[in-house]
Amino acid sequence: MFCYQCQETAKGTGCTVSGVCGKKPETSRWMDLLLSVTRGVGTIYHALLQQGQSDDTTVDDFIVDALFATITNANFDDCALLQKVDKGIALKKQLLAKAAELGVVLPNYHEVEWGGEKSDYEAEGDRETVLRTANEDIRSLKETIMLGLKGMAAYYEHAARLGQREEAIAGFMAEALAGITNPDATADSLLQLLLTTGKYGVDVMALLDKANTGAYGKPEITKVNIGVGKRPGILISGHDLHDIADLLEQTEGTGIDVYTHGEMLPAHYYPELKKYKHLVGNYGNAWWKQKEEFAHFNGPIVFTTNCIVPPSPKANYAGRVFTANSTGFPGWKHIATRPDGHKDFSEVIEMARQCQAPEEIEHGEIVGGFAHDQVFALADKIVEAVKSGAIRKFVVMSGCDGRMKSRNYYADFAQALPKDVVILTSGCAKYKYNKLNLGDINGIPRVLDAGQCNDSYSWAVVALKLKEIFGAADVNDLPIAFNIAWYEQKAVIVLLALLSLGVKNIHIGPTLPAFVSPGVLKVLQDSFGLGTISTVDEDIKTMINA
Ligand code: FSO
Ligand code: SF4
Repeated sequence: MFCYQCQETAKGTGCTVSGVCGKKPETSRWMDLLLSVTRGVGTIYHALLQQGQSDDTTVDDFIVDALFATITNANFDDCALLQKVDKGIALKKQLLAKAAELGVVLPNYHEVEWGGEKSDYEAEGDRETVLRTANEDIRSLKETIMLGLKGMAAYYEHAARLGQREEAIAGFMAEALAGITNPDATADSLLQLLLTTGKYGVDVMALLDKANTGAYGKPEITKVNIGVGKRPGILISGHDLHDIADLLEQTEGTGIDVYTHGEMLPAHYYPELKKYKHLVGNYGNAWWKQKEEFAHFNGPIVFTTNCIVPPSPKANYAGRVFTANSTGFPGWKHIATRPDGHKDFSEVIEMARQCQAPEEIEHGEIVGGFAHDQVFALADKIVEAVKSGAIRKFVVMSGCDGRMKSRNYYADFAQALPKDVVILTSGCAKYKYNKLNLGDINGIPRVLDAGQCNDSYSWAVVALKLKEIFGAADVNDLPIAFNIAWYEQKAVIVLLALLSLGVKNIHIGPTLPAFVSPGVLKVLQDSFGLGTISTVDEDIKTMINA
């Protein structure tokens, strides 16, 4: 196996024996096979779209699901992955037949021509690793685009489930897959494609924002309980608001409470979700703490998206976990999506009835819900605080949390910030500092949480609004620094989106991605001033006090 897609990759270069995340070589092979089939499907589909064929949501959904399932910590279930491969091959055959019927000439790439014989699955998976591209810079560009597409697919899937689709985004995913399948693609063309991926990254986050706010209202400032109640509970994790909405509706009046975990915390900020009294609170912290936290929850746990940590063999919660959508884990029950787009959580609810109430692991409240509209509602106050000098700077610390000790840097950085600096956050990175009681500036909390990782979009919208208010010529002239923590591939699309909006001098950490080659890094440094972190003191000097 060879996988270097996340920040925790072995030795900072690549997992070759087994994944640090728990991914086994066999699973990695089936993911490589699935991605190869997806590149083939994407290439043929793109050729058909170019010839004027209309968008086909079955193909879009396959591409999106396949890409999402290969995101770090999303799916560890080989059977589920192989079923997706079978589905992709059947779809590819249909698309090939259509192309032949219409006389569409297809490129002679390996992924287009491979026959899809089951007896060749193993060999094809082994051939189609990341290392199939010999040139390091070309490989780096292709993989960075691929990882950005995975993040884009995840956000697209949530939006589509809420009825928001955009042909241009789905079409771009096919175009980009065709671009990275081309064995003769040049560095220049791939660099261009990389930047375009960022542009569609902005679009997909805007689409998801529209979908989430359209369905559940605009996020509001909300205090979220981090303690527990006395009734049995269901813990729901991941990013899919449509799923938590289904769960809340189906648990209403049953005597069972619902708690969020990790990236589901922002569900509490939406009026149409927070209206449910039995949405009791947020239990625990970011994804990587789940093993110890789930052990105390007592009730069933539902994963709606990535961020599964394989449980220890003796985990007391192993029989109580359910997966949904693109996620999977061997032995855990998968909840299917019904044809009407909803899920039936009755089995989960039945299990919860037999369980004890959760054990309290924390007590108190945290505050969030500062997405763009809520920030605009406070605009006068914020602008006044900036003009008076009460707020000297903002630092966007959106992104991910993770297991590495080096990530304590982010808690230390937050704590060491001068008191006139406000943190703008989103994603699970916030768990490093959202319980530190960093205080407020004239009533404006010093940690403003916009929501999930995709809500990083909010900070781009806010930056553009501040640019307008302050009459700045460039977004980079604003008193905003970017110190982003990354872990998996949704953070890649967020980063590409920020670059496409012209944001410069972004610091990413705790380490630079292994998939960015020295050659590509140089281009990103020269064009965008992209850099990483050093020590807290040094970074406060350069990012805040400079
Ligand atoms: Fe992932 Fe990062 Fe959104 Fe976290 S991008 S790791 S669970 O911030 O949240 O999906
Ligand atoms: Fe390694 Fe990360 Fe890939 Fe898992 S996702 S195999 S930890 S690089």
